[in-house]
Amino acid sequence: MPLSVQLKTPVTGEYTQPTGLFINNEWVEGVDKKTIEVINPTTEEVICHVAEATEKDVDIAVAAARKAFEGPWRKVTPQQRGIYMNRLADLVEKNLDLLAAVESLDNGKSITMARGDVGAVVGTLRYYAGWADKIEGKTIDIDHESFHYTRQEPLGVCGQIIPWNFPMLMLGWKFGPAVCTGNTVVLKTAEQTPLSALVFANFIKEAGFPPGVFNIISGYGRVAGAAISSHMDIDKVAFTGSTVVGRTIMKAAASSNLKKVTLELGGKSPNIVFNDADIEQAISWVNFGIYFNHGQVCCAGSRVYVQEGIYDKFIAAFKERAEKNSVGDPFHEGTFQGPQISQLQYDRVMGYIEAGKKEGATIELGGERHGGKGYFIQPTIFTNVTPNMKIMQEEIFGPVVAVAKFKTEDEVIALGNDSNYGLAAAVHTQDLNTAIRVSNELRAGTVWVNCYNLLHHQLPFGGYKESGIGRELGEAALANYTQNKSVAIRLGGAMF
Ligand code: TXE
Repeated sequence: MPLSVQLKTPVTGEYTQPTGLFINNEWVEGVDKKTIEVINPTTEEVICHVAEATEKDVDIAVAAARKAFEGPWRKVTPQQRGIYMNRLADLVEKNLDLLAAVESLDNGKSITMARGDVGAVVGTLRYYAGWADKIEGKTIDIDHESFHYTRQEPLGVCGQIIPWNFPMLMLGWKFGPAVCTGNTVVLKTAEQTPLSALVFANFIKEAGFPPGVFNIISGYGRVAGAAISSHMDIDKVAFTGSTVVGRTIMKAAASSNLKKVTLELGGKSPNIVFNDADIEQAISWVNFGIYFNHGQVCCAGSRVYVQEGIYDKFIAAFKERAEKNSVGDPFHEGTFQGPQISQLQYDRVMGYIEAGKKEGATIELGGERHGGKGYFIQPTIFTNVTPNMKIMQEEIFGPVVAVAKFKTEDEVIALGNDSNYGLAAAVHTQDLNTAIRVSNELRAGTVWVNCYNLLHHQLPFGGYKESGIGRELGEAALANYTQNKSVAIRLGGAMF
């Protein structure tokens, strides 16, 4: 198979799309010469084929990462690691339009949002570049006959498995903390969206990283993903994806070499609007909370609770607002909502809409396919929902929101926490006391007040309950990629 193809996007014109596996800073075919068909979700047409990694390729990539970890990468100073990462950030920034266009082509997200994602990758890389020479241990004073200190050392070879909803952003979130702390990596992209990461791979080499430090492979979850999570020579696996696969990964880690595991999984996040909220603002944030990225967001505000005093007014205005969301071609600058990622996800989301109707909820808006081509779904609002309905309990991962009425603060805290998930939540109110009280009671890793979906690389992100283990971003993520070593030195003299 060719290791690159010429593709076109409306933004960049023709560009060279790498299609091989990026191992040891080189482009290679898969050992079994298998390929993955990459589909454009906007047109349902084939974009190209990329090499598929199987277990044998994972072995080769892990061997490369191990060699780099024990060889050249170990000798690189922390400051130099930061220099490489800053150079990479510069290259990503310089090529922001290209990377964003490839993302829109492959994932279907609007070009404006894709630019935002790539910009956030630049910020994340720079932030963690700054951490590279600030990973410090302690001296611990115990007695006069000894000297003790700790070191924060890298874990070794890390496996990283990312999803298709934010291909570039997830790559950035995973790259930053792993590499600045001195680890080496084998990262598998989602089979639906391999393209932007392969363009990014060229910049890793150009930034000067030694071969084997960061390897990127395309592959299926059950093949390459399973090979990573059960590999005997991978020290840690970091995963973002569904809760069901998260469990499989933990089991594989436990029954192989007990590699460390961090998981960022699903959500069913409550978005709570009190009577005293600024209603116009709250509607904008509720709309953004659920329809951003076509609802394919782990922290999407998919359960909306509105206090009874403003409920009717809220529903009428929210419908009006959501109806205006522009759904269509991701390459049109004004588009807000593109297609779902695949036929499978389209079917899953439509299945939830059917389930909602069957269980007796009312469709206030949408509920149908948008257009005739591409995996588009209309922005959909359900009301008359009860807590035990499927659409109130399960992650839909599409542009579908369920809105319920509540009376009191205690009631809405209980409703908000009535989920196995605990990734995010939001509170809209003008009363600071309500905001803080409710935020403290909600069992979620992030709580937004009078806003939604605001993420920043300086702020830790991750889940309570079945939404995950560990934190990404911020200083907190460094702990997932380092281990503590205690060194005890006896200062001479007789034993005891
Ligand atoms: O996810 P998978 P899917 C949720 C969302 C969505 C549902 C299904 O609710 O509707 O998951 O999506 C790899 N061993 N989220 O099926 O399968 C896979 O190749 C190792 C939430 O696409 O979890 C891909 O790289 N890896 C989420 C990654 O896991 C395996 C984002 C995610 O795919 C594997 C995506 C296996 N056995 C979906 N099976 C979020 N938290 O943001 C699959 N993979």
